[in-house]
Amino acid sequence: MAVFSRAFGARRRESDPALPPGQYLTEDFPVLSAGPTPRIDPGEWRFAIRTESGAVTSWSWDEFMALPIEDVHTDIHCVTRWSKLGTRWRGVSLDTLYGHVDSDAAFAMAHSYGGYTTNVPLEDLLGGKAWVAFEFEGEPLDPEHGGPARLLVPHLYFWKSAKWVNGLTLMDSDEPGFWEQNGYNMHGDPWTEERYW
Ligand SMILES: Nc1nc2c(c(=O)[nH]1)N[C@H]1C(S)=C(S)[C@@H](COP(=O)(O)O)O[C@H]1N2
Ligand SMILES: [Mo]
Repeated sequence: MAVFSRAFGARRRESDPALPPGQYLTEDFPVLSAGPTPRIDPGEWRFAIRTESGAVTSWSWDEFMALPIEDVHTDIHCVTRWSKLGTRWRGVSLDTLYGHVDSDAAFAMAHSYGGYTTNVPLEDLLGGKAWVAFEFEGEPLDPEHGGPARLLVPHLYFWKSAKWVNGLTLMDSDEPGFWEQNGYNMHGDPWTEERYW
């Protein structure tokens, strides 16, 4: 009986409509970092948006926490083929941050403490699609997972969700970030398997 219900569970999960093609479900939260984990004290943390004209708007941790905070319940998908369903985050919407800047740029480069970069079109950051997240499952975000704060762009492969994010540079034309220069796709939609070049 137990064996039968496990097999049934496995079949149901493989065909879960929330699972993009070529992905499998995981219950753990794997850590994937290209370098060492930077330790950033919230007292030193800043987040800055630089527009295409060079204007900079930035927030300290306390200023950031005074912005409207949203609860996000979402699935996440890594290009290495694991997906995690129904994760819970808290963060500030990119729409909120964007409301403080004056820009017509179509693309953004996200920058992180430690030097990681990743490019994302503005249309994938705005409209309730992306956040700067600082809580995961009700706890402050672990340093390994990008704490104190990371970008969260859950409808794209998870390499676009820059850990230890400290800013965005808005750009008129698209430029490749770290993994994009090393063979990953400029966009990264898991539903159409935009994995590599
Ligand atoms: N700063 C930074 N952000 C990063 C990475 C990284 O190496 N450095 N790796 C990316 C990749 S490839 C993935 S799959 C996810 C992994 O996030 P996790 O370690 O929280 O699972 O972070 C992304 N963001
Ligand atoms: Mo990844």
